[in-house]
Amino acid sequence: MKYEHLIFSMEDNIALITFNRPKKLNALNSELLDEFTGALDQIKRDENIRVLILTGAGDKAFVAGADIKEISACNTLSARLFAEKGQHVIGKLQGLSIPAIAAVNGYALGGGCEIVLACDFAYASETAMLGLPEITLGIIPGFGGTQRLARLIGTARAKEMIFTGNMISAGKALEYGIINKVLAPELLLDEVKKTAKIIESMGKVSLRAAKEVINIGMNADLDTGLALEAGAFAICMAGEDAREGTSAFLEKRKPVFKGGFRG
Ligand code: DAK
Repeated sequence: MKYEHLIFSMEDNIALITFNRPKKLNALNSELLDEFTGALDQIKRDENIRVLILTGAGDKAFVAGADIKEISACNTLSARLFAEKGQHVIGKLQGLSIPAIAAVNGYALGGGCEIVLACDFAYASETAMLGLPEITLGIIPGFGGTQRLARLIGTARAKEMIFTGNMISAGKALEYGIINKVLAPELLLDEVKKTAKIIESMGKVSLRAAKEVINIGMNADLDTGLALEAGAFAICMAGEDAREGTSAFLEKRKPVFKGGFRG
């Protein structure tokens, strides 16, 4: 697939998607959402890709939200199509079996903030501002923001952000637990890549198992989550990576994970 509104690149087994409409602060229009869907499908099909990083082009924005010009021109039908497209792509992002990390290099607003929330975790630059300003446009977050933000930071903080539409700084987002680290802008992507490289070196089976168990378990009761964990642990033990990891420890060497199953 050819991409116009995003840049898709690969480094080792790490995929990097850069939202690329810097003049519009990388706002999400329909074409960009289509391309994002295509890129996520491409990632899903490629077993060699171990980690996904998302970032924005330019130095001002990660993604400043859905394209307000496009939203304002929507009739009932096109609004529905736009909403379906957005929900579909966010569902695909959240459903990826590999880890997805957001490198939040500036404004992450509305749909942009919701992309961050659908990633597994995020680092941000000191200049980043995050928020769900939809209320100021007479709408509400529609890509899962009301649900994911409230689950992540608690209802009172989420309601304050969503009811006022106010943006918060990277420092505040760190305090709230929306992002894991704040970095100088020039260090952000390298630091995310460093973390991605560590993750990339881990066992494919155990990584997928850990992500799946955490994601499903967070929407289930503790007993169900623990049962899932036990089952996934057993599946990991049936894989070659478990033998390699434990042997490497005992032999005092670095493990080399290949991700196969024992015959
Ligand atoms: N859409 C379209 N264009 C945008 C944009 C956006 N979200 N954000 C910025 N731009 C454009 C500006 O119009 C401007 O274009 P030109 O005038 O140069 O042609 C250019 O990017 C540079 O922006 P500014 O000149 O405004 O730059 P400043 O530094 O002065 O301000 C800002 C930066 C981020 C504070 C400001 O641009 C801003 O407030 N932007 C809008 C942020 C926002 O409200 N975002 C939320 C969008 S609503 C749904 C699902 C999801 C959604 C809705 C429904 N369903 C499932 C139903 C999602 C909704 C949203 O995300």
